[in-house]
Amino acid sequence: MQNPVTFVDSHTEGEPTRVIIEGGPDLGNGSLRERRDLFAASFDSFRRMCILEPHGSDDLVGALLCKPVDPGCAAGVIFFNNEGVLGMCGHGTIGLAVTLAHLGRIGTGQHRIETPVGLVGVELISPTEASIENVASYRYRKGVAVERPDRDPIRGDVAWGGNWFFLAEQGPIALELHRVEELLVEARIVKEALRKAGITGKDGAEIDHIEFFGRPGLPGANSRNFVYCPGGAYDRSPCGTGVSAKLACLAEDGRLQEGEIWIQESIIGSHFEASYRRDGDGRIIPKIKGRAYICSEGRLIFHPDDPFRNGIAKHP
Ligand code: PYC
Repeated sequence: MQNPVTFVDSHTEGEPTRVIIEGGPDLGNGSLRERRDLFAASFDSFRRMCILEPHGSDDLVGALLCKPVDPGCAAGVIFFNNEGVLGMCGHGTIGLAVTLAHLGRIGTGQHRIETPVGLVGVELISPTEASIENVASYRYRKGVAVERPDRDPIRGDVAWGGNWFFLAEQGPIALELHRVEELLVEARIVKEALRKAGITGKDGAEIDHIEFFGRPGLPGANSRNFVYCPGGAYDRSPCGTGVSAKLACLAEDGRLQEGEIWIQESIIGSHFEASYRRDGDGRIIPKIKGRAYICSEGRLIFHPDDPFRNGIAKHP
């Protein structure tokens, strides 16, 4: 790691993103997937230093800005959080677009971003609003019943939206912000039950995001969600990859047509506007629009004598 590590913090519909601009590890010039794997295998201390307390917080999502393989792309990015690396991150890509605009690196209009799970289109609509065209998303399993200890089974779909999700149409309790600690407990129980039952995404991939749905409070919204992220935090935004997975299920069920708008409200009452186009093979290309605001920028200082410079890990 070189010093200084410079960053820009933003939030997208309430969910924070820390873009690491300079000072990250040298990951070479391979594909973003190869660089993500190298980052996870060899530079985990850098992830922890940037995300965990005392320099960050468990709720932060990191975005390591990388040179793209294709010079026609605006950037490459590797997303990570308090537990490890992520495949894609929708709110983070909107935050990245607004950050790149803040730095004067992109203007309004269409751009492409390389991620470890594929190319993502971005339209910067204004300095504080962007939409993304996510990677192809699909439902993998419908109506899976999951047995939980001391509770009735919960039923949901398994879908890919750039990360793997279990989506329960009916949340186990009311989706209210003041009940977020209970929701976290319920989501953890479902995640553990999925693991114990051997219910996975395609090719045995771990389902590491749990999504509950309920009635919206926002006028005009179609639904409200609560999204549990790997590492135990919850998404303050409606979660870009989570909404993508939801759209894939709605499309399969014939409940949302191509081009039709779906307003997904988050647990804090913010929202994304979403729609999709078909991509063959039952897959869809989701489009997610949201607002992001720059919160701060600066450099992270890791003092060599600081006993907590590598972060306080709650998830070893
Ligand atoms: O917006 O896709 C998303 C996301 C994933 C984890 C946190 N946010």
